[in-house]
Amino acid sequence: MADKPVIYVLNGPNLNLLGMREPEIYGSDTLDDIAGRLEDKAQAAGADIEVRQSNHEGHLIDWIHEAQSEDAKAILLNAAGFTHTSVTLHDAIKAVSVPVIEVHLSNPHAREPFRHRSLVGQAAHGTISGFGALSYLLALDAALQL
Ligand code: CA2
Repeated sequence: MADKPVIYVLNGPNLNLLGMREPEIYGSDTLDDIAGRLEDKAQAAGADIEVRQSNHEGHLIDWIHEAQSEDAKAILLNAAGFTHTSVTLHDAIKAVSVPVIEVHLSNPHAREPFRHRSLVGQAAHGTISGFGALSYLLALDAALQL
């Protein structure tokens, strides 16, 4: 039997603190809570997910390359603060053929001007933002339909 399709879910800096600080902006779910819900949804759809978090840009880049070499079907990427600054993440997304869906809990366009520019979004297949933890589940839906 063929292997199940795999979808990577990559999370950037400070998202390990989710649910512990600033719940008014990011909600009260932890990253583990979100991962559990994604796992259930992926399993029901016959897919596998690989959820990772790092505070280091290079790890995120290595995992984007790994997703390509592992023949992942999509990457959900919440690059957190790197979203707005990282040329190297932009380049990594451009360098792989795996579709990347940019995900945000908050709506960066409704926040400070420095969050309005997304270098990740300029390379991504699409973006889902502003729905809290639901953004990840909506992005998984999109990934499953790609
Ligand atoms: O809304 C999002 O998902 C963001 O990617 C979150 C980033 C922010 O820099 C982006 O503009 C939008 C910040 C993640 C910080 O995570 C925290 C979690 C709990 C407490 C404090 C920060």
